[in-house]
Amino acid sequence: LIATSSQHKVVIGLGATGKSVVRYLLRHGHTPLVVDSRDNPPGLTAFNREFPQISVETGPLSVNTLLAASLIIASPGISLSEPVLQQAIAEGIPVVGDIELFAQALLRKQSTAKLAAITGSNGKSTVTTLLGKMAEVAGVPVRVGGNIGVPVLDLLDDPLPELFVLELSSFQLETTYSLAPTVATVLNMSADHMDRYPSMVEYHRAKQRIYRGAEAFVVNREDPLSQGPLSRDRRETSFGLDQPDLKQFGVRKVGGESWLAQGNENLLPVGALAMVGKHNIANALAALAMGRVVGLPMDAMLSVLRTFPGLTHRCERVADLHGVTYVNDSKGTNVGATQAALNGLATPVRKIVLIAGGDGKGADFSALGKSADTLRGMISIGVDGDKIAQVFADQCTTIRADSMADAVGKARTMAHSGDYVLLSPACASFDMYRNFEARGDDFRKIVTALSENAEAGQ
Ligand code: UMA
Ligand code: ADP
Repeated sequence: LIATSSQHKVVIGLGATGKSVVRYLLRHGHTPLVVDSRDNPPGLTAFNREFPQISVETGPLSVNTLLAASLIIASPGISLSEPVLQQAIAEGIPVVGDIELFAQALLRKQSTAKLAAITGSNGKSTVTTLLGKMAEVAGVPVRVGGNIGVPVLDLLDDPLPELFVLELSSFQLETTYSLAPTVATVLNMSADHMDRYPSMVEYHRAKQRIYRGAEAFVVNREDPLSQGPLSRDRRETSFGLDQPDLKQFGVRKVGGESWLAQGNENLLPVGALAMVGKHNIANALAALAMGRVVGLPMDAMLSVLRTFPGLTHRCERVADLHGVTYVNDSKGTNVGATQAALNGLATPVRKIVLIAGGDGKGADFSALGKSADTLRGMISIGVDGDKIAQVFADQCTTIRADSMADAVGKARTMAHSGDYVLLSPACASFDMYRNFEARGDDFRKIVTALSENAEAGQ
């Protein structure tokens, strides 16, 4: 595709993806035009400094610019349903993403590297990181990237590794055609990005694209929407929290103890997992299943599960203060993630004070009501916090806070000894913060200061 025509190639977006695409095209002798639909895109000055030879058009996308392109490379943040993009597609102009350029580069290089591709509504970054670490411990040359934050075109330096592990979002999959993963998974499906998709059907269709051209699937037995398309010669491994059949991955109960297992082979006691929460048992099993398909040795994989405590901002334990455990789950940016955090942490004797709210991305929060019995109470923040509070209003105390510090203060007052205070917003952060990391860092800073003050006062 990149070799096709002398007409200009247009890159949409000058974020992480756009910059990596520009670098890649320049390396291949093409000088693209870059457009960004925001009037003052963040990072414009830095972009101009890094790429003085590139013209940038900002503000509403120009039909003329797009219709004159030989190829449009769209960043995942821009919706293909934008009318100007629809017009370009109707005119037969190819619109692809960076993952497609990466897939075509692998084909051109006649790459023999294995490729594990991971999508799902939640757990992507955790499983991607686990698998990358498992390969490292096994001594297999590996590169990890995609939606996790390292654009894939930055992974192509020669010599290629033996294994690529890619986290892929539904947005990235929409513009991908030629990727041929050695193994692909849709970890789970719950509603997210409902501001971008007309319904779950379109969101699900985008996620399912990961299975196109895949040699083997890893599917979640307990989630029908994770299943791949039926085909006679498919190679499939499944994972789930129930007892596994034959070569599948699951949890076996032996005596009083639960084990991660493959078929009837016990692998690791659940209690030996360094990560917390039931959802992380599923993530561990998914990583084992994928690792097995790409040939990683079991010993190396299990040693990672014994030691990796999980990623920051994902059910991260911050402090224990007066018997209350403070947990930062700022990456809980949709209803499914927050449900997993609530159900994964709470026990009959440990209740949760939930801090939630932010930019809800058009979500329907009512399903959170099913986890109401895990709650001591709820503190709402951000523009859509009150919508979440309405779900719980009849079941527990809900209080409005006007900042993170206020929320932590109110949560502290509400929590009983033995409880958790959990930041798991079920929302994006953009109404209050630059990103979910900044939100989680703020929570951690406030909680850490509280616990230092408490220690100083003792
Ligand atoms: N832009 C437009 N018009 C738009 C939207 C964006 O011109 O309508 C411009 C912005 O002004 C900005 C640029 O595009 O200049 C940003 O592009 P982008 O939003 O596609 O973001 P990138 O910086 O390229 O980062 C993207 C992913 N972001 C999104 O999908 C929104 C990153 O995932 C990913 O790590 C990175 O590529 C590398 O592959 C982030 C994310 O939030 C973590 N992903 C979503 C999620 O996980 O829920 C899908
Ligand atoms: P993603 O990359 O898909 O956003 P992460 O691994 O970063 O996933 O986890 C994001 C949040 O999703 C976590 O903070 C946790 O609350 C929740 N989560 C993680 N794994 C799962 C899972 N397997 N099922 C449901 N929720 C999960």
